[in-house]
Amino acid sequence: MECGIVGLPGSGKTSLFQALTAHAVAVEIGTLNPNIGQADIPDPRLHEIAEFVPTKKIVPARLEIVDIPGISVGGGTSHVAVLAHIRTVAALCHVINCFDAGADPVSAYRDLKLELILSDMEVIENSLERAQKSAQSGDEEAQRRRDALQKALALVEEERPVAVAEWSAAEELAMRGYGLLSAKPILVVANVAEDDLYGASDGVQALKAAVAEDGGTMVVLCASLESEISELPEDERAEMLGSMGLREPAVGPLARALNELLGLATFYTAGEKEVRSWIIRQGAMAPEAGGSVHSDIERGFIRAECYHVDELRELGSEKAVKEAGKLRSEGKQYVLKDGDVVHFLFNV
Ligand SMILES: Nc1nc2c(ncn2[C@@H]2O[C@H](COP(=O)(O)OP(=O)(O)OP(=O)(O)O)[C@@H](O)[C@H]2O)c(=O)[nH]1
Ligand SMILES: [Mg+2]
Repeated sequence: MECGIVGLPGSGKTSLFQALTAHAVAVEIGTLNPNIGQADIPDPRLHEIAEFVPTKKIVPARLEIVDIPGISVGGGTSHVAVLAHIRTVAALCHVINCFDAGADPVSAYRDLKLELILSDMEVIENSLERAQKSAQSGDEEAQRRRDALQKALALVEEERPVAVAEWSAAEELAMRGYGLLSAKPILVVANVAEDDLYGASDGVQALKAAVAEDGGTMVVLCASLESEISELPEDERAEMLGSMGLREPAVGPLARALNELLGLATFYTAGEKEVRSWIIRQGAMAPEAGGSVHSDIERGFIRAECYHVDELRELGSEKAVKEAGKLRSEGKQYVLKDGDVVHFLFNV
């Protein structure tokens, strides 16, 4: 899963990036290059499974993160190159400065939202002409593109995000190549001050209301604090979090909010070698899920032996799960459930 970080200049994007990637990447500051890194997605169930299935290592699923330079208001074409770095990501995190006393989070939220819409307008206008020309010569695919672009143009001209309309699968396919930013799911990140960790201030509350009005989702975190915590040795992190009154690093709630926003689910593979989590789309069937582990599994899929992590917790071992008749043998049509532990049987 890939996520792009956007926000006005100085809103804390790079701080969040460093927190999420635990400073594993040397960031570039003051260039137009994106910072690209990966964050382990923390998952308490992963550790639970490892308690019952002895293993050499625990491997969490990862979130790919792209941090781009700030987008200033009214930047016009200079934005296009910067934003191009995130046209292919699945979702956006919109970071908003709520830590400065003088900041106006609601305006910042609306201003950047509008910048994304305007940048889409430019892409749409540039592409529409070409699609119209090809459509006239009878190219059906181009006709679909033209119709979808016209529908999107009508929205952005009213300063509404592309995502607010209903889009059929065919329309989505026709639009995919354009990577329109306002069509992507957006998670709003209220970047709060260290003395407002729960976002009780008026500014954050007003932002929360504005986001809710749009039907959006918001998480509250302090990027600079999270960044400091992520630099600590692992055994000191919990203590630091506890002393701040935090239960877990912000990457947990952030990743869960993204999963929900994107309609994703988690399944697990568990064995001597490793216990590992995998992210798939909700509704994915067993072969597709297997394909995320290895393409051979999808190609040569035979069966998936599954049980649920809740059953493992209840019964205490894979052997007990089996003896209780809870080990299911599922075929190609099986839709994986969030929390399934799966052994794939395949033959290529
Ligand atoms: N007090 C406080 N300062 C923060 C917080 N997050 C970021 N900052 C400060 O804000 C400044 C900008 O942070 P960055 O993370 O570089 O912001 P950015 O959005 O990446 O900035 P650009 O890439 O230049 O647009 C730095 O001096 C940070 O220390 C925060 O949560 N609290
Ligand atoms: Mg930055």
